[in-house]
Amino acid sequence: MNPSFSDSQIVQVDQLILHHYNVSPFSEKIRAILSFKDVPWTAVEVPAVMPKPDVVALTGGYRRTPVLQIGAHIYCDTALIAEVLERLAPSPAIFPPESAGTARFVAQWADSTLFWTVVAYSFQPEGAAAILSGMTDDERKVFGADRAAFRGNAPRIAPAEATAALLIYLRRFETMLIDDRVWLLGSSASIADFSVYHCLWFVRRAGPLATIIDDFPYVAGWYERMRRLVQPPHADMTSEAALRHAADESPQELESEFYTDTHGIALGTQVTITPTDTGRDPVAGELVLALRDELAVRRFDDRVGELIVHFPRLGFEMKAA
Ligand SMILES: N[C@@H](CCC(=O)N[C@@H](CS)C(=O)NCC(=O)O)C(=O)O
Repeated sequence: MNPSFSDSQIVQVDQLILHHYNVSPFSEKIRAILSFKDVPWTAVEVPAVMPKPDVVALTGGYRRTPVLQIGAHIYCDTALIAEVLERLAPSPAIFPPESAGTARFVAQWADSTLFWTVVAYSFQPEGAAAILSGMTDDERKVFGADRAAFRGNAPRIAPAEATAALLIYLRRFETMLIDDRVWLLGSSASIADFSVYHCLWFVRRAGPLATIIDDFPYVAGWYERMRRLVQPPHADMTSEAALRHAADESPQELESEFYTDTHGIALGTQVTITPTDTGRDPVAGELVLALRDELAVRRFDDRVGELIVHFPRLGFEMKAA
């Protein structure tokens, strides 16, 4: 078990609050994992564009979607959220011992390279028209400006290159799923399935461009099985109620025994933690956890009080404030 959760810190799974929105692919990744693990969760619907005052009250600045709230602990980034869900509900596993290393590598690739490929592919005009079809012209402008500010260091891929790359990747998945293999990495589900699934879920929303998947029958079959897994939340909550819930809870004490220092920054130091790719808003706080693969800061919000905000190491940079 990851040392950041000692026995006394294991929370009840019915206390999981996911701050998400319906059309968010990374949220779909976590909804699928929660459904696969049959873990009850409560949904808070958040805005898809800034401003997001209630999200930022919890995170201290991190604006990306989704975030997981457990009491006064806030978990940013789906790579970390997936690990947290595995600690809380280990069975069925998404990091099975026989493929956990490969699965983490494939998931990291899918959440970055594959994701930016499908965004470039799906946002060609006919796909964008379908994806943005529920928006007014003004909402589209706001969305466009928001995502231009959000994109940070995300790669720019021309549509022709994105289409070529997606065809190559789909062919690779097809060979991995040949003969209706149930999961991408063999006989067990893994995080690789969920990270690839949410990217193809985005392609499926791209109107006429969605049919690119249909030329790959094993991928299409696997995708349908993944899609049918996903269940709605067990309850809904307003963001105000989620903030009150965080205010009513005190953060758990954290384990300092497994402290891993690669920065020359001691626990107790004021730091900022910032995504290195998109949505590059720093979160400031006191460093209270530095594990091999996870960092956390303690911060105080006027409305909520004390919070601990957790991040994965990969994809984030920490600096002394
Ligand atoms: N690496 C992040 C990426 C999250 C991400 O980019 N989410 C998109 C939505 S699917 C986002 O935050 N878009 C802007 C927003 O919602 O404010 C993760 O795994 O959680």
